[in-house]
Amino acid sequence: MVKTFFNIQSGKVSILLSLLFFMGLASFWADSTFEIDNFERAKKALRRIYRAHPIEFYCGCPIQPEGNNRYTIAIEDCGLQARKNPKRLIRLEWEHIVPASRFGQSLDCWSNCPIPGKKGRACCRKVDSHFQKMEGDMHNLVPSSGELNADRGNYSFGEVPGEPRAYGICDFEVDFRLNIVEVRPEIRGDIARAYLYMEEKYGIGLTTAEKEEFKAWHEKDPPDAWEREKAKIVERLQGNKHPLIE
Ligand SMILES: [Ca+2]
Ligand SMILES: [Ca+2]
Repeated sequence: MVKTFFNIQSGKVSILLSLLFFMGLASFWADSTFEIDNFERAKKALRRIYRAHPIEFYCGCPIQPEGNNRYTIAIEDCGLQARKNPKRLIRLEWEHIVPASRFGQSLDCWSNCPIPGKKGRACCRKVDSHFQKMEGDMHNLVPSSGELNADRGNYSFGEVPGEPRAYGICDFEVDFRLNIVEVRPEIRGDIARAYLYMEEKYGIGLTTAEKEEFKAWHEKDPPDAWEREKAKIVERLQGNKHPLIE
């Protein structure tokens, strides 16, 4: 009887000790720099970060939390309309400003996958930790409407002739023949800084013309309050500073 009583008590004590241990561990993770080194972890962190600034990147539409850490884009508040995919238009996705193909296609895993049947991004994501780190780099990630993300694909940013408006009043122009996307002037600096950052950090191989154009965009559209705030949060979580954002 005494022995049983003692066992129950010691069981409780060990449960209590385990609880305290895990609580300590949880608060340690919450307080310290937790390395975010892949796209899945980055997306989780970004969903939290953007609670403080619930704005879609390309068109400036409000984004609304909807259940389980998902967001929907409030298109009626900003005059955004679908070009052809209304479902994906309102879905929030995490857009790589410098697309994965740009920093991944020179890697061995992109064209020569050790896993049969896989190639490109799907392969590199599985087998290459350097690719995972680049793909999850939050200095290069912004919240985007799914349809805009899809239409942008891996096109370069530049000037599209004329002023086509295929997405309601949003100033987002895609030339599917020349593979170019033109965006509103207010985010050109943000885009330029992501490219210049990825060049400095990972050597993605910008051309001289790209460097010149991005430096001009960087100067014309300097970091605003939110860009500075986000860079600070990312620096804390990811452990590295964005050199162009003070
Ligand atoms: Ca234009
Ligand atoms: Ca800007």
